[in-house]
Amino acid sequence: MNFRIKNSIGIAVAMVIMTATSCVQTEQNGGALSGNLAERSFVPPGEHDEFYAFISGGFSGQLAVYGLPSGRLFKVIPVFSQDAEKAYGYNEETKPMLNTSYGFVPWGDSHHPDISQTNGKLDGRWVFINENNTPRIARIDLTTFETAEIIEVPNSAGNHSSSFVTENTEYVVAGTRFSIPVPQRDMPIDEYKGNFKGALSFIKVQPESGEMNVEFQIMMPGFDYDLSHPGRGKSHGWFFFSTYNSEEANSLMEVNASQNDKDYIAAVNWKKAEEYIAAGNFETMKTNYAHNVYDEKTQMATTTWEKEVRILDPAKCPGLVYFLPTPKSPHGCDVDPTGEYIVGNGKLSANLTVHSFTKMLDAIEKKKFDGEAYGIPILNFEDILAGSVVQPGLGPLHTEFDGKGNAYTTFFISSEVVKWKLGTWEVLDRKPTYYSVGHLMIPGGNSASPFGKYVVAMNKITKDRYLPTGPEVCQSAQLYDISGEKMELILDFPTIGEPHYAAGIPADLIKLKSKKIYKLSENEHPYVARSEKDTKVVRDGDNVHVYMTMIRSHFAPDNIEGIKTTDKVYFHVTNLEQDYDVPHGMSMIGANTSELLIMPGQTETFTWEPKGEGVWPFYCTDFCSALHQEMQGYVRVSPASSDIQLSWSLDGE
Ligand code: RUQ
Ligand code: CUA
Repeated sequence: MNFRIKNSIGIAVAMVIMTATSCVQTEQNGGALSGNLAERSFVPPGEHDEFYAFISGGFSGQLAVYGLPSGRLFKVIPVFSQDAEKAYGYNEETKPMLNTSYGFVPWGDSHHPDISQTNGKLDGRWVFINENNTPRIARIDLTTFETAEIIEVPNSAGNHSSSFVTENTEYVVAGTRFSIPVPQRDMPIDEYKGNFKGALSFIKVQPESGEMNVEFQIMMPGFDYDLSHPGRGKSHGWFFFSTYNSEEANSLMEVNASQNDKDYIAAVNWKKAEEYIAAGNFETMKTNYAHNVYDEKTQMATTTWEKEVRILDPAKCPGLVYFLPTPKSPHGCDVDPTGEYIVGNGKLSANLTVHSFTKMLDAIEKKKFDGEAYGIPILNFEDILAGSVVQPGLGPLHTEFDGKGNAYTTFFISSEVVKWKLGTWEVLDRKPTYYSVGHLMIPGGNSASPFGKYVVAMNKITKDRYLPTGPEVCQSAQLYDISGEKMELILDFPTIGEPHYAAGIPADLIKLKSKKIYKLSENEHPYVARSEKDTKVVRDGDNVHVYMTMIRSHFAPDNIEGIKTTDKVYFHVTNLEQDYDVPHGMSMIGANTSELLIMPGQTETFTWEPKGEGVWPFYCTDFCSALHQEMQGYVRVSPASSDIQLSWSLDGE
């Protein structure tokens, strides 16, 4: 009997999915844009875009930097995955960035970038991004566009409801998507219910340096914590996390985690959490996780192993967490710019649910509870409801705001972006997406002051939008002009990996601060050579350290002799250039690592273990000058028994 009920729900779910697919296939291709709409995305050659867009790479593990409205790709910032192009995770300096308690992890799944804020406004200092698979959060410095720090999140699995910041970047959060045994232990999977836990981590950000530490974790019931957004304005001090699988199922989730009519949005009072921490009302748990920091002075990353984390038990901390009942497995959990409305996008729900923060506080005060779950009060749905957007579309996922009183929600199944009005809940406009949109992004959309000029839709399915490239096609983003009453599609552009969220910001808030070179005089790399006269080759047993420099268009030294087949050679290469946009590259035949791509004033290192006797060339990999092809050199490798002395030279000197 039970099986039949489940099965029929399964069929219903399957039908929804089938409808979605057939709807996608019969959808008309958007075709050519009418009139001069496309001109609105045109940025003439030599001119700059108005916005930066940081678009996550999903399974690429990286973060791509685009311009809006042109959709031009400027850079892929390596974050959680090794990148042979930039030597990230390959050179000795950045390898420690990818250390975790599971060892060196060369890949990650990056989802939700969010830009730092001051007083609820984007300040353009850092962009944070979460890693879903091996739970981590990275901080990228927006003066260098490089990953400056990665912190692992202990007691978590599937770090998905992350990495959103509070309005003064007090915290960046990380909520676990998969609940797990905490601490990890060997136990039967079907004892999940009541035994698995979901950690919500609050990672403190130092206001000046940006450095992160796991300040505390709230150990929640074993639901799936899917997305989150901070309160702001009147709701500053709270954080909201959507949940699904309040059923606590552990198998065939598409059916078994879709049973309850309502799941929850968890409202967390983090100011209250700070009080409990200050009062010592927490437990200290032993753990082990990596904290990796890149130091711009020494140009090296180091890993610190953190051993403890402070745990708050919501059942023992009254006032810390409340559950807001929210229909049908909500995904997105979005807070409007005023901080009053909390939108829950129930994936399987017909209507969009909007909670009122004011009503929530009132219901808490009057104790209008509708039971509790694991000691956490559940508020009464009707008492906190601000309103519903009635039947706006199928499969709502995410909502953003334009700062003019409108909200924009994506619908995966019906493939559209729908604009609706906060307060009256009426649908104002809808536009198709090509196809099956996931997230959307308005620059500043997660802040008190959005820049409501454009919305970018990030689509999960591309089909026929571009020239085919075999079975794998690029993912597709679409840009809509939302400055008028109706949304207007003005551009399609391809993206890297699978974008989840993105973060956009006016270019003026970043571009003037963008670093042009690293000053040689400030380079404190332990193996730096600040001029050609500082170059040398030093033997230390079987290790040979080459202190090398590069400048247009030669290496110093460029001839090295006395290396033996049994040696391990470390090339520490400093780029002496002090001009903007003059990197040099370096690679060595047979090296089992990537090239180096070294910015002016920087030192980077790679290792080379000669495989045989001979004279082996190296060269510059970045076309740097008219005599780039001449930028090359040789290493002579002799047998282990040879008595050839170590020597090095440039032009015989
Ligand atoms: S997810 S398509 Cu990783 Cu943010 Cu919603
Ligand atoms: Cu230096 Cu090419």
